[in-house]
Amino acid sequence: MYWQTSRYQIDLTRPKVMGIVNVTPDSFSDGGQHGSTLAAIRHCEQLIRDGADILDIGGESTRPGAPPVSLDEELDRVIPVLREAVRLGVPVSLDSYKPQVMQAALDLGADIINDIWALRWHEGDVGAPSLHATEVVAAHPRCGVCLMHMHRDPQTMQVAPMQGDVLPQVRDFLEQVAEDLQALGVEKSRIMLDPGIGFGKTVAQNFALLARQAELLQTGYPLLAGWSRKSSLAGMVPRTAPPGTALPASARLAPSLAAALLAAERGASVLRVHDVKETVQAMRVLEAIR
Ligand code: 7PJ
Repeated sequence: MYWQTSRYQIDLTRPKVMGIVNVTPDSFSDGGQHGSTLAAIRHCEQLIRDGADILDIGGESTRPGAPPVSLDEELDRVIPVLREAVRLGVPVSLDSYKPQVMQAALDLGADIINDIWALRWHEGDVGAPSLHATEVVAAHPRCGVCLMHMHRDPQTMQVAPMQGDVLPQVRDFLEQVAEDLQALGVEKSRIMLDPGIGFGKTVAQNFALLARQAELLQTGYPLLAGWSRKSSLAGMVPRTAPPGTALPASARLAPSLAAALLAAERGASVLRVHDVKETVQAMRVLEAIR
């Protein structure tokens, strides 16, 4: 199986490592956007040296409760980085839900649209309908797209998590959005699905999505797994630790690697991670037994 993207047909025989690049304001310099652009490009180059197969570039934090970023601010953050990243020789993904940012990214040659909203986000209902994300993707001849399941929205998803058995709900949702996109002319080979670990699910529900990942693979689409540093891994501490002990995000490497390896062993095709070097090493263990 391969993933069709703008410039690359990504071979999914072996799991691919997608390195996360967050373009966020540079707190160390007041020189405006320039400092964070350069830092992000340096980070892209480092991730490629570390063995990243794909770069995923985003300008807005979608952590639970994070404040939204304006369209202009997001464009200022990601476009200069994407322009350089597409010259680095690996497929480049944009992590955004805004159609205008997607269009700008595809115009400068980005390979993949990775959308936590699965192309369903739209600004209010006031005024003329704006650009729709599905149309942006469908109008492109072959960009890749990753459709993620999210319950509610980033501001409210943890207030009222999902109810009942999440597996059929997540699977049916993803199957439906994938079918709707194909009805607009998007080839199946362009589509990747993602259960959206942490997006409006409880810890137990997130682990059910890993334990029963096979049920998601029954859809016939490849899967992306995003476990890196997610809060569901915060409780992976010694049994002797005081109750309530939680690992901060920076201390979640070991459980992130374990989750990535389990996801890959259970059939995930792409692993979206912060720690590329270590994840690549962990994947070598999987290769060694295949
Ligand atoms: C995900 C994502 C994920 C996909 C983020 C974080 C929050 N895109 N973007 N899947 N998470 N496809 O990295 O902790 O799980 S932002």
